[in-house]
Amino acid sequence: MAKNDNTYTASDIQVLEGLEAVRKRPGMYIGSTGPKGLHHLVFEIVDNSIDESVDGHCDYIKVVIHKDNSVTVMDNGRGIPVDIHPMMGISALEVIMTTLHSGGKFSGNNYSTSGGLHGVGLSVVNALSRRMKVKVKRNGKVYEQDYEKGKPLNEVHETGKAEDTGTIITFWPDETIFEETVFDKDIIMQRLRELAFLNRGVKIEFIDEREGFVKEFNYTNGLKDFVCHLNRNKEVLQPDPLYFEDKREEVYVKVAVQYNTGYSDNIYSFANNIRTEEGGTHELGFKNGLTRVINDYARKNGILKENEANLAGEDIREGIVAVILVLVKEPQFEGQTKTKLGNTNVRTIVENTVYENIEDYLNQNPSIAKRIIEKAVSARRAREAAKKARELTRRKSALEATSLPGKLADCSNKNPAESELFIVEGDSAGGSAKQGRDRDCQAILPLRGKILNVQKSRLDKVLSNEEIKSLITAIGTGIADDFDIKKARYHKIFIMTDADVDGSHIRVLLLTFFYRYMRELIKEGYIYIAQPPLYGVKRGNEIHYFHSDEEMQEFLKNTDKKWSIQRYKGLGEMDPEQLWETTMNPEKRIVLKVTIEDAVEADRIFSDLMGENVEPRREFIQANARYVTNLDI
Ligand code: 0RA
Repeated sequence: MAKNDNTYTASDIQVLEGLEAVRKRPGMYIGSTGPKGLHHLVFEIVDNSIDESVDGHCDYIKVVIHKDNSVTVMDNGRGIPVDIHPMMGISALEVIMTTLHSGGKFSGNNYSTSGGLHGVGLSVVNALSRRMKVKVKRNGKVYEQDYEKGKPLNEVHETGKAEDTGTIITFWPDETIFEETVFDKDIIMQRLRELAFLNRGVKIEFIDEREGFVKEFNYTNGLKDFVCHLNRNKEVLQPDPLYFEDKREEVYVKVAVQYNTGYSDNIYSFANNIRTEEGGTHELGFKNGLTRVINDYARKNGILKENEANLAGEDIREGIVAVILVLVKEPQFEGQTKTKLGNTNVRTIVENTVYENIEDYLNQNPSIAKRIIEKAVSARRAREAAKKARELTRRKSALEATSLPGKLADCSNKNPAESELFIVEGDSAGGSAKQGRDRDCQAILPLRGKILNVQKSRLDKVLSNEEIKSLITAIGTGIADDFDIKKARYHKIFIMTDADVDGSHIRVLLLTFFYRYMRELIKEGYIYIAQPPLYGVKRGNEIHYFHSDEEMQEFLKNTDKKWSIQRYKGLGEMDPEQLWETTMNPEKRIVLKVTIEDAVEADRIFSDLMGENVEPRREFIQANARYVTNLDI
């Protein structure tokens, strides 16, 4: 249909209004303007390249962080189309770059990442970038266009000849939109590695020019490599992971499973390459299918006797590491963070494919089948013992003061919303904290030495540990199935440890414990990390405290006086007043609220630390000591 001038103007205005809306409410499109939103920009572009690879048009992607914190994503796909778009009368490239929700629609890719948190489109990245530049290699030519805050600075123009095809996109995030525009290499690397596992055969090269860092991800065995990576420090029950892929009613199912000798279950599910943190129908289908097939196999082969009850799902999943990937045509993402797959037909499809394929696997690998089932049987035994132990530790009444642990110095205020608990490493620091605190609203619980190695122990053992028992009773909520956040005796719980390797180890351990057994406390924002200073700089009666070397150097630079510098290696080196002034006084202290992402990361670090191989441990603690002092707020 011919266009008249009116419609052309109207569509132009619509385009501008669209991207203005993105700049006005960036959070609605990318979740936040914090680090997460910033990194989302990179992933948005990479997802587009990955979509090209799902169709088989692309097998190489390169991501570069430049010195000026701009990022380039390059791929050898078909190149974004540049021909004139029939509806809009302008180049398709310009439409894709400047119109909301237009990216995926032209790709004709049925299993694209669009629809979730991802897939908001390249135009959103463009709108939130101070500058952006796209180069397309297509039809033997190179085409380019530049933009500023989403608006084209020139027309799509030819700049040379090309022998191959592909897309090269560079963007400079807008400093007036984002709280911070410095990219974190680890966050980007983690996602690129994940994408390389999920899309076997795609080579992803990552370069951080700021520090001359280069890394390549290329996994020929895909999900199998993924579970092996997750189990890299563990002792495994199957040297070669179980793997299958299947397709029903246009739903692709890919599953890899490898059991380890540990006690936790780690199921990572993805839909169209998007991590489904909150699970959903594919995860449910997997769990149901696995529970059914293991029980049926165990009965058929006489491992479970007729008078014995079925094994519970949680027993069967003890020590499991599984990755589930489904590709769905119109994925529905639900839940609080839109990371829960909702498509109802997916549940039965995954359940049936899991049942049939794992049944074959068990029949072909009877000795592995036996090992997995024996592990589940002993998990059931432990679970029953844990239930008994739990009943013992369960608090009879939330206010029953006599049941509180002896080492807890409780506060006098009984209103949880006004009460704080400090979990302090070591008795000597505990003593200082008890003297220095505000008795009305601050309680102190000293923990001696390292608390139990939670990962290696089953729930029953964790619960019989004295330090853990004190912690559970002090907090008052109970744990796991018995957990009740309404019974929390404090709404702020601080982990206060030394600024050394042992301190960071204990911190990771406590975070892991909270993550595994009291997750709601983290989700509700009750858990904090106290930040004692690293240095005290003194002259006469004057003293200044600093949390980093840089901070202190900055201060010293501007003085000509003689100062004596003290480096605090442990909390014990501070007297009660100092501890109060620097770390506990609500008016002056710096604290970090722990997010669920922090806890997931701690849990991962913890698994690495506590893996069966002791060797990487020390190294790992040292490498990650930085992480624990840099937790995001
Ligand atoms: C729209 C349509 C087609 C490809 C793309 C977009 C595309 C987008 C990006 C973003 C980064 N790399 C990309 N590669 C391709 C299909 C083109 C065709 O049918 O030839």
